[in-house]
Amino acid sequence: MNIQTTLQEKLGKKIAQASNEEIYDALLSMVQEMAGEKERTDSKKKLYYISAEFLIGKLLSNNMINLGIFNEVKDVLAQNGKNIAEIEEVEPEPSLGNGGLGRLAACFLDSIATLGLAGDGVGLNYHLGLFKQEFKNNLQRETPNPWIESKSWLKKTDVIYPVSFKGLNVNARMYDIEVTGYNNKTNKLHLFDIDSVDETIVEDGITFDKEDIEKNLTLFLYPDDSDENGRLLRIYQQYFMVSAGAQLILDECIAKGCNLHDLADYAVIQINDTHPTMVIPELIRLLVEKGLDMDEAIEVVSKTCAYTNHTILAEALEKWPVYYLKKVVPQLMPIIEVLDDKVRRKYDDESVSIIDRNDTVHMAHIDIHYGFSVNGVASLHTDILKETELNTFYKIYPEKFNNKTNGITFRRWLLHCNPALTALLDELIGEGYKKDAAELEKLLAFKDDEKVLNRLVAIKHANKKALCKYLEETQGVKVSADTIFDIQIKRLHEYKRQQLNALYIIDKYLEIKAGKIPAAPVTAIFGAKAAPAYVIAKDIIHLILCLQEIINNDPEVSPYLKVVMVENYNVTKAEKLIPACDISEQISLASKEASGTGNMKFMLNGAITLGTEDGANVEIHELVGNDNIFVFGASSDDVIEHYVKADYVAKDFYEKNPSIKAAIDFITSDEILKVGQKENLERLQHEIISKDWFMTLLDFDSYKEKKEEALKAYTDQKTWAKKALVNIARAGYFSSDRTIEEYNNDIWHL
Ligand code: DL6
Repeated sequence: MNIQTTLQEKLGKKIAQASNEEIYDALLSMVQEMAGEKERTDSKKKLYYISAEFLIGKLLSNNMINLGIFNEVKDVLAQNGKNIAEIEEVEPEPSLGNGGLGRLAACFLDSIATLGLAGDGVGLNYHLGLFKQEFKNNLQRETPNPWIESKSWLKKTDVIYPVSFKGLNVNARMYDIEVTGYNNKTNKLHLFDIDSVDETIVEDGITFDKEDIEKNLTLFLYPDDSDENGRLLRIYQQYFMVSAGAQLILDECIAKGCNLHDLADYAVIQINDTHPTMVIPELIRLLVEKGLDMDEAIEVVSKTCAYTNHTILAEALEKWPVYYLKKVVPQLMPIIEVLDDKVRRKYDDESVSIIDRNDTVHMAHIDIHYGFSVNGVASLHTDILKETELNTFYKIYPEKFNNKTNGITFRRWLLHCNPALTALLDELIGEGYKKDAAELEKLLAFKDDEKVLNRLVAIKHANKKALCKYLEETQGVKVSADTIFDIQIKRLHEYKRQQLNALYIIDKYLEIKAGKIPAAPVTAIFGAKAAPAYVIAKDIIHLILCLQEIINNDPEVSPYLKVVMVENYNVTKAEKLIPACDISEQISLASKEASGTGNMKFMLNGAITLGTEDGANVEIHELVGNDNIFVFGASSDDVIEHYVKADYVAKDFYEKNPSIKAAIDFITSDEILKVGQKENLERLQHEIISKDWFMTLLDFDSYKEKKEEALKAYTDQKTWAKKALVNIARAGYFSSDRTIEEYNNDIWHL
């Protein structure tokens, strides 16, 4: 196919005379056609990856890379005076996810297709996404994040399934997004939607009538669940997704010759966290409706479903009151009662029951009892599940538990986001690493090659300059590429401890004010959305924004320290931030971060991790060795012991450590109150002193010490570049192609 001719035909004019918007539309249509013509994966058994989130990011360039036409399109555009980067800007980012779990699902779809495995995603088509984050008066404000345009990657299908709630029957319509594998076949992401959804019911930020299900069902991902109607809406959404998904799965399997007794030979369902758990009772219900007896239906479904756990935070393991389920999906309750009864008859242990004494249904317990596999997402996380959090279940079903350390797709997180580094790798080690990521190790041969190290430094510097330009253009913030870029980008949560980083910044600010000038200037960059109802998380954002205003405008301090909070952090922004990072902040309280995947993206792009021994940081540490990572903080064993003994008292640290006291006192100082809200800052300060559930103060000293060590190490650019090289070379293990191969070998058997 001649790209130039095809594009011109679609445009009806010369490329040079077309607008970026017209070119984007033409490329979208061309790529969609090409993807549609590609061979579909095909095998008797198919994977269905069901997930409330698919944080897929923009698709144009990624699809062009996977179809092998990116460079050609880029060249054709350049020959006509057009810049591919400007055309990428036209594409809206689909707002279908929140954080790690959703981005992981997107990386997995890419790798499943790349490996030529038959596996489709099943989710929901949220019209207004999670929310768009805006900053006003140093506070987060939420507004809708619409992303569906008249021309988009979504293909409306005629596939419609009825879904029944108590007193309400609706139809689920399927929309498809083509998932292109890298130089391979294609799969699909199926997103269900309701035709009657009405975006106009949203007013004043993201407020809407939570009871008008026909109009609100697919408006937002994770609607505010701080009241009962919000929680009920989440159940409506979850059931809508799994009921339509289950009907699709059965239809496809029957079409391939499945007699339902042998469903597990045709389908495997990966349940991504507990949001899709109701697929288990729903499938059982449908199979019974189709003639299987209950016991057999339960057995068939148990052989078909596998569960991935993404968190040990108790509050994130969903539990629904029986009364809620009866209000929304009463048809599932008799089945859930049977499932609970079977468990109770077998195990004399209340803690593993499905319906507890308070009439609450534990969704994860359904997954564990009635799925054939339970996996954690990093080695430490799986160990903690086995030994602590899910220990009683592990004792019952040791054979079900397995680890699948997360991974990331290198197509997006290297080839697309860091073309200069990709070109250098191609030149030095050939292109084999693009299909077999383990080949990145070949780079180690250049560890002492000064020219290569200099080129790495130059690439990083150019990426930093590009980020500076972007930040100035989009947020009006001026920062210098000649400072250390220290970056923490992830959901805002107390366990991830953005507040620890903020306290360090205050400490540094006070030191500079007192005349202690740092060895190298630092730019501390954050990006994070806080859940709309998570008050303390929003207070932490407020603190960071206040620090940004005070520090960046202080002529005494700003030459040495600057703070940037990137607004509306999303995949597109991550693609610009990650290649520009020097220090990757992975500072969660040990034992709390299941894995992290940002840590892997940074490593692949040559940033050095400053982190606790948590999640996949532990595996990064093992891969790069002590010299190429900065590790600090209490170990997960220590932390777990503190929780067991309940002996951590934040106030003691506040009272006994003058640096900690000064930093915390600063949160409500006159200086900060000039730009901040007293109520928010006092609440945050009180929370840290009196509670600090995630032990920020416990790790403050060791964090400060390690960070200083890292900043000092940066000043020796050659040694630093060597560290970066080792990180890149050892990152191959974190390719999601490796992760998916393991899922397939151990769980799916496609
Ligand atoms: O497994 C993907 C990702 C992990 O890397 C993160 O460590 C983990 O926090 C995240 N979990 C979630 C959902 N739950 N919570 N909280 O996004 O999953």
